[in-house]
Amino acid sequence: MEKRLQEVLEKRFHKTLDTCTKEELFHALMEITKEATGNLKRNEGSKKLYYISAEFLIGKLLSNNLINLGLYEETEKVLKSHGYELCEIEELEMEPSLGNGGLGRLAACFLDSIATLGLPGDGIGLNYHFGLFQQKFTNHKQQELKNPWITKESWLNRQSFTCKVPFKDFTMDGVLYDIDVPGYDSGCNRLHLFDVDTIDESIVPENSINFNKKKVQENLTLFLYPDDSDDAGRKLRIYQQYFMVSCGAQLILKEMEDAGYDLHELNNHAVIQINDTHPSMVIPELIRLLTEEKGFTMDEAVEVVSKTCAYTNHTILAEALEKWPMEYLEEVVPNLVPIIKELDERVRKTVKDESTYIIDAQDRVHMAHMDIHYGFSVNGVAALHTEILKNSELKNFYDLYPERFNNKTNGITFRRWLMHCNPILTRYIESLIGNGFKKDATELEKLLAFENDETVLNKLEEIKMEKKLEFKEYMEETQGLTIDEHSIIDVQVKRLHEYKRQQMNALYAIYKYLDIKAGNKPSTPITMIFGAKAAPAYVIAKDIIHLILCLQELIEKDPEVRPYFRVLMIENYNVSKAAKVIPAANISEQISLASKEASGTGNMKFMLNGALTLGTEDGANVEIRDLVGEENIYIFGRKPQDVIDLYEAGTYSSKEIYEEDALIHKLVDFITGEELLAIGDEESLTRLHRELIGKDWFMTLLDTKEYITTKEKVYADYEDRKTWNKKALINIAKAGFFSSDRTIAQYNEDIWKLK
Ligand code: GLG
Repeated sequence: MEKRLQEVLEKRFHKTLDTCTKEELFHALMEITKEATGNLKRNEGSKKLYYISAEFLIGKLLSNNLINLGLYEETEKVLKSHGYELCEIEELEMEPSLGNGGLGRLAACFLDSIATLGLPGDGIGLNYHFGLFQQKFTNHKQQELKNPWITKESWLNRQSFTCKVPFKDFTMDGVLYDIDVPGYDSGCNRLHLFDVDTIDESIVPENSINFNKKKVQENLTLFLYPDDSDDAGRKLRIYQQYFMVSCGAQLILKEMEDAGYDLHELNNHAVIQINDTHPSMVIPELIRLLTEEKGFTMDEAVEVVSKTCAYTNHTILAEALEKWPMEYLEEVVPNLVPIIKELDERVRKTVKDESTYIIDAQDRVHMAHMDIHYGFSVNGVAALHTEILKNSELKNFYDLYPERFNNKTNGITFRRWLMHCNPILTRYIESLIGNGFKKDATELEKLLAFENDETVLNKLEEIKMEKKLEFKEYMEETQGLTIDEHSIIDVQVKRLHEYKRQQMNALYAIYKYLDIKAGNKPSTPITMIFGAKAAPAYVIAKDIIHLILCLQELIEKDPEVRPYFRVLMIENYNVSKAAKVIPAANISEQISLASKEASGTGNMKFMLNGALTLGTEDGANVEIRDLVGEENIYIFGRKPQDVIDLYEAGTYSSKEIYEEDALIHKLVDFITGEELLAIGDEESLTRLHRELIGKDWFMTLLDTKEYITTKEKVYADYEDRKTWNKKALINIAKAGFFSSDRTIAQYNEDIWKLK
């Protein structure tokens, strides 16, 4: 590594390891890493997976690629001997902004595991120039800025593949950029990101995310999830989706033909995993290409495509189950309309249950329905979620096709969420149980042998302290906030959404603030940390951020409370920031309304890094509990079935709770009390106050009291350091199940069947 680095630095910059700048070093490292990845053998086989997804939240790549290539430690040593830290060099890398939340990060973990298991499988997505958005806090509010992450030199490699995508009034030329995905001690796959050369970044002003939504040729791949609160925005999403799947489908067919396969046997050589409904149009698009260009009859095309496509459902929230008005499709992708109608007709001929039809009475196309009728597999992402799909959300489909339904509990790659983000913990685990866990995560269970070993438990606490100190330094540098490393670090980081109930955590913060004001000081100080982006058009979510930032301000300025209790919000929460805060956490907040969080994957990352979960009986929390046992997790709140029944009955009234419960009344009213109004925006706080009392669609007030009691117990338990550390050890030891290597092995075993 040293020799190669010197060569590259000399050749490119006429510098040496001792004279170069950090930027030059970063570029040299990127070049060497790309070269090493390029030299890996491609994972191959007679059948290949295509994982199509609107999001791939891959995070920074330098360190992770070095880890997977087995070059990390050597590089670290070489840099150290010349006075550099690899972690400072990695700060210079821009984080790709190609995703939003769990769905996108899952796709990234999957790419890592697919490559690691040596399976031939590529990702297909879009190359959004400004990504999601960059979040800034101004006047205690979220402000959205464009996030240009693509630098002149990057991990993207332009390919020669091009294709034409036919829209109604014009055709767009797809171009392809690839990012290599090296497996850990294995071969390499690719992430294919499609783009257009006519994109004009200058149509978006500085410090903004606004642009003319109608200029599709100039804006198509500017942003992930363009604002869909108006017609033009919704149509733009369809343009994006169709562009992604058409380019993808053309690439797949070309690869199949290049390999000499008969397209009538497509399903023997390709499997397409549809990640949520954004890529669902790949089904009619493949059928279109096969019938229009490859001489297939409709029957032949429908049959082979149905045997090739599989669908993953990631949510039961109605807003995310896309239903596109036929009118929009006619305007954007008229080529697909007759095919979608034909697919719907075929369902109508054989199926009685109208609720499963693709086109509904209001002439809307249900993308998930198309996936289920014309795919061979439907999976949920955690045991509970899959049961809810089978028994309620998709029951009518389950009755039709029970054999298609299966569960694949999500996972995370331990390369990024342990080895990279917590090298000291990794080394310590290795010193105790050897390094087998790096390839077989279930070997972490060997740690259980140390559950009563005080030396080990103390060492775990020391490691946590070191990670707190690193996080403290980072927050000081980036946001000027000084965290008390001796405090309990209690973290809720995830997308901002009412169902995730950050607002309930904020109500707790109000409770604690008032309690301390009343003279009840906690024995150990508490730092509550939030990190979340709210969708730009999601008003209430932004109001919740406003509330949290106002609470932060109130407490920061209050010398009576601040030494004991603080509320801090991480700005622009992203993958890199997750890697900093998660290892420092003592408590992992997973407090969604039971039944609403399909899985969660943050919960797994926290557990793996020794934080204890405070959560509801929801998503993968249930499986975490089953693995670690009741005594090593804090579960509270209404049960999933009760919640489902409550919705069904329609009897939930937050107003009643607010009126009958004095404590809740007081906490909710604090939102519009004089303390916060002196800091924040009356309109925003009043709106949130009104929403909580008048709607509270995700039943915050239902669980607030139990949440407060449970959280108090968690903090009290923290005082018994030995027992706490033992619980942390058990959590780490049991986290092996949540390796995405396990998840991918199961996808392959049950769905993909790659060799
Ligand atoms: C979803 C869900 C999460 C899930 C993730 C990955 O909300 O619960 O963990 O996908 O399956 N839309 C999402 O982020």
